[in-house]
Amino acid sequence: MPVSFPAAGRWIAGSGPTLQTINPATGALTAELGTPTDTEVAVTCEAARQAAQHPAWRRMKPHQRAALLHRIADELARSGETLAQLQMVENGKSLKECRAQAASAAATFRYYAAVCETIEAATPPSRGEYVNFTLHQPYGVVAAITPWNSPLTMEAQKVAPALAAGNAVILKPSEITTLPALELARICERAGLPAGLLSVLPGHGRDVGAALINHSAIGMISFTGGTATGRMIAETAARRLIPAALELGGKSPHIIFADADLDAACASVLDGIFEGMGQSCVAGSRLFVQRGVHDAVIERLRVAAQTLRIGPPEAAETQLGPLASMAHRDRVESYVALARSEGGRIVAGGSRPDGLDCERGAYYLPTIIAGLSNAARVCREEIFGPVLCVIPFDDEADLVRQANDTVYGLACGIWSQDFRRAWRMAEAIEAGTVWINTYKQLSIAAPFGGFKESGLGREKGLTGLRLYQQVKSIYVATA
Ligand code: TXE
Repeated sequence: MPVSFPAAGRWIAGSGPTLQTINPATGALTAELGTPTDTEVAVTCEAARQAAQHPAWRRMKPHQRAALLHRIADELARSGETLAQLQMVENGKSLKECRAQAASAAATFRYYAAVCETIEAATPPSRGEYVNFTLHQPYGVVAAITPWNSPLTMEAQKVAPALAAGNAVILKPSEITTLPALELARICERAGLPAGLLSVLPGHGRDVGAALINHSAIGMISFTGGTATGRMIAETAARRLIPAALELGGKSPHIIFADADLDAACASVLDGIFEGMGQSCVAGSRLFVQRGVHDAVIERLRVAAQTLRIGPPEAAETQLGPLASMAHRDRVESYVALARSEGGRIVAGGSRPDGLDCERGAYYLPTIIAGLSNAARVCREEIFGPVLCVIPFDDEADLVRQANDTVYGLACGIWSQDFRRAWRMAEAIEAGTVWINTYKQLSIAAPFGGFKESGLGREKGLTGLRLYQQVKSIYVATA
């Protein structure tokens, strides 16, 4: 029997084709999952529309909604180990990282519980004989579509604020990682979320995802994934005239000026690209190093990269597990071959590791490439793997020109002891998040999203709640 999923308030096996998920560390089958047909997708959307309109949900007081979100957070915290294991056996991230992500999912629900209870609306100054109020109301049903690299955190980042904002949610997880979403739904059920407010529809994007976002009940789409898919989703949203929040890819510059603390900078560069095997939208994949320290930085990185421990994700000493799938490793390998053909010099990695079963496990060595310009394809396209390209720069003007010469604009890291310079660069570089003398520091309280082709809209923070609401102005006559 394939694993069932919650649709329209009950768990069903689905009449669509069965979906398999694979453990990328071993090649073994992880789960066989039922998927919905188009009709079952439609039934789920209609049920979500009704659940969203139910007076008990629409009129629920903010402090009651907050209490519910706190109960979900409590259940998430209790189930942290289960959630971590479920993500690990589907995307191969180290158990340590999966545990941290499960903890962060619980914290996200707590944050939105607090936001829900404390956020206020405006009463704009009156320009006549009336009082003006601003109401923020839910869209109704939100379609949340998530990728495979960090389902635990991303699904919480969409579901928690969308529920806090008063919507029903239909979550379409990646076909590579479905189990964490199903567990989240079980947790929400145990915590007392009324039936039909969170459905999870497993399956491929091209069929289940497309049927979902084309249904008339969907009032808003929240998507995280690749830029090409994001563009297609934006086209559907434009045709339907509904809003779409898009968190897309990146090719983020990590920058080292000659005056930087090189020990700290190099450690941060390695974490910034290799943590999670580079399968992170904010991975610092282009390293710009000021010419005076370029060769010294490369030598430090070469030595340090060789000490990274790659191995089975469940092992306590493992820092880097496999890539999320064999197909993705093929893609990463083809990019490294391309870098070689473009004249790149492989400083570290560039192959599969010895001593691990690479026939069954999607392992790949952390790879550093030098000798290419920012114009090379591997410096322009998102590889989404453990591949760092090192590029020299001369001065601030040269740096800003090169760093901004990309279609992406998600994140950026700047290392310099000169704070004024770091600030100038932070203002000049086109990115939704900039880190100064740190990298990948993320807070649920700070808005997150991309400039340019890295996305539209901002998740997290107070903005992340407003993303799931529409504004209504009410005028009350006083004369
Ligand atoms: O992502 P997709 P893929 C980048 C990264 C990666 C590339 C492709 O470069 O190598 O994208 O990854 C659903 N209608 N990122 O193919 O296609 C799909 O089922 C509705 C960056 O895995 O974007 C899944 O649930 N839904 C990134 C989700 O979209 C559709 C994270 C993401 O899949 C659909 C992941 C459709 N027509 C990949 N087609 C980041 N920003 O963190 C697909 N989907």
